[in-house]
Amino acid sequence: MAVAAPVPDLADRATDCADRLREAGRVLLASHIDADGITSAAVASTGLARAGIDHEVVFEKQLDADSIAGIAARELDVVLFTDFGSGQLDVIADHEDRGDFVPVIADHHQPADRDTRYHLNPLLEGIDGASELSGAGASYLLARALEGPDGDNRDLAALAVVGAVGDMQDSDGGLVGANESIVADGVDAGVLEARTDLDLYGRQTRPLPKLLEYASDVKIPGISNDEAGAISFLTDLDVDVKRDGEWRRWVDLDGAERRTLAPALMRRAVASGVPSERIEALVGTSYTLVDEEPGTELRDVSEFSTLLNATARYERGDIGLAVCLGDRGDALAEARRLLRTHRRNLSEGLQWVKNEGVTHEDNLQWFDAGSRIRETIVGIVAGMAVGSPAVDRSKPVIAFAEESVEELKVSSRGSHALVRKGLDLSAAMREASQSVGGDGGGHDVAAGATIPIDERDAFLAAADRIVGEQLS
Ligand SMILES: [Mn+2]
Repeated sequence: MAVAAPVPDLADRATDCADRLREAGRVLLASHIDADGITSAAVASTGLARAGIDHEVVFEKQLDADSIAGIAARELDVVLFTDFGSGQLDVIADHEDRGDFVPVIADHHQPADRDTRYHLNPLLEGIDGASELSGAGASYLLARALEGPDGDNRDLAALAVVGAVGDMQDSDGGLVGANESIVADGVDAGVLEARTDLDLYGRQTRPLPKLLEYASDVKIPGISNDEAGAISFLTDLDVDVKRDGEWRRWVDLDGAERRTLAPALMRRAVASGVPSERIEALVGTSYTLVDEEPGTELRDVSEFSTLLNATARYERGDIGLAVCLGDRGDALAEARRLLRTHRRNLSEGLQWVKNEGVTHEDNLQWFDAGSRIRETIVGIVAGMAVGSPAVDRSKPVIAFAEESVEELKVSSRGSHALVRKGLDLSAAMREASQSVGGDGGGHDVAAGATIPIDERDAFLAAADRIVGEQLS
């Protein structure tokens, strides 16, 4: 594997941050609540603990003026922000100027138009924060700078890779750039294995038919979303796909069996007319945490990050953190329960949309789930609806859910085919929400907004007009 060059300037920033943290009496570590933020907190907290630095950890869904004021009210002299903080530097620097706390930031998001002394962010050194280094990666560099004479922190590379994959930085088939140096550290430290493999979600835990049926990145007609088709494909292969009457998992197959199944799947995809660039996406780099039990979601980096995201969506970052820090008892059991609940909520949410149907406007379709679907998952449900027969594929879907008594959460999802025709949901969500006193943004194919609860219909009229202009 080619190892990316180390990044000396970023290492200097990490050293400055580490030196300031060592001088602190007690540190408040504030982190974003998602897979990258939770692994950021775990990596930074372990680095601090090993350096003997007293600290406590809090999670925030979003860092805004209110949550930063709450952090300042804790009256700790140093606040370490991980996986957020750069984008909120305007507010944070005001607190710093007033002497509320000294900020230390390890982040990878676009900085606001202010700076601060202890600021570790790849974007400040010309490194892409979207694809080359995550919040957990920045926290890893900080943990390396916190190393003492008694041992190194390279073992934390495993969690840094979980964070990067949680932020989908491996979406082109593997990690690149600064992330690749972290992978190399993890391999050297004996905690991580990187190898080219079939790139389907669930290699550790899903029975083979489910692995193929649920694969959503590459759709293979007659196998994807087709249980009977997936089973008949598997049983036609010269591989023992069952053992003692139970379906085996990808992780249960030996090398020769994998080398039979993977090419057969690709031949089938070719024969079904799947475009060649999609077929290439069936193979990618898999990252395995070698100290974790085989056949568990913790063994596979992408399954681990999904488990952490499930804890985050139900505001249990503390549970995800405990799992990252090694709890394989109660915290792991609770994380698994949250993941099962999450999957059930998604399928019930999708079923609700199918039963209730959507309302059509000229250029979009929408549903308002009220409080029946949590605002933290309504966007995923909208995305699942786009791929289901419940909706019209020629228009984007807009979903509403109650965020609070005053605010409505808006999530929108389109398709790549619509984006090619001019759809830009990021612009549509931003303009339509701002026209009714809210705000929003995101990506062309998936975006969101928050609007005042009484402005739904005015928002819809504006969004319908904007999407109509984009698609005309
Ligand atoms: Mn992140």
